[in-house]
Amino acid sequence: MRNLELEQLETAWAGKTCLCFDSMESTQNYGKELGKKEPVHGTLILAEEQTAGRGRRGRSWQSEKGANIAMSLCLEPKLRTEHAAGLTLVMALAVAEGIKKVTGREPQIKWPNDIVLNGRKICGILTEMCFKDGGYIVVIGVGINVNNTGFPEDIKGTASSLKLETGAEISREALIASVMECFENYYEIYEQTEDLALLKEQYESMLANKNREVNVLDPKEPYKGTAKGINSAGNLIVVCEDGTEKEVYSGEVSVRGIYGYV
Ligand code: BTX
Repeated sequence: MRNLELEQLETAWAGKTCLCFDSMESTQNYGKELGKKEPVHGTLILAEEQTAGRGRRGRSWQSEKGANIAMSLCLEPKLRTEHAAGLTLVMALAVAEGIKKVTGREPQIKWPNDIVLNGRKICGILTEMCFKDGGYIVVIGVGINVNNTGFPEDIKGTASSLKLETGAEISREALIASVMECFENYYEIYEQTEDLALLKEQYESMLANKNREVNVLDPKEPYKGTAKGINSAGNLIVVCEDGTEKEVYSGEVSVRGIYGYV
């Protein structure tokens, strides 16, 4: 393990402590274990390779060694615990904005936690929480496909990388620094209201699903509708085919476009 000082990082706390590993199971596991033992607010864990990278609901996250970003940001929020889930959307906004600053391209957010460029998934975000003495920690995992040019068969239809989409090799350090700066700024805005009230407009301006038909894969009963935007809690507002409006909670369901991944 080495301490990495991100030269271009201009934050007060986010990513100021940055621990970089050659190979580990998952930066999420490491972040959670570390957070139980010591103060970790703002600590960033990076790995060149993960042997058991995780997505949501037991899915796996695949990433080529040395080409991409696999990182977990540890937080000790002062927020009420029920408001911590919204941090996934805060990170999505930070990643999208960070990518925009570094590449000049306009990525979009596929609600709640995917970043897409030209309709292809270039980033996934996983937020996990655990309790420690007197409080709790949140670990936000971010996987960004940066400079890889190939994907395994099962995801090559939906996934892409920044290099494939822009034609240019992207500095991972510059991108990490940019995402950390955006996150710190948005996090402090989120803390003011403990919801997305002040960030909703910006999030919706990058929302790939907005005004699009979506399939809501509700395990009880899937349904179709048109995504209108988010509310301040970060839930997706969907107008169903019969005109009724539903709030979709991110923890429970997935949303797919009618004609493709988005
Ligand atoms: P997710 O459940 O939304 O996405 C996982 C799904 O995405 C997989 O089932 C697969 O279909 C597809 N997939 C897997 N790898 C890739 C990839 N590289 N690019 C595009 N699509 C892919 C998203 O979960 C949350 C991912 C978080 C990953 C970070 S990496 C650092 C941290 N450590 C860790 O173990 N997880 C997080």
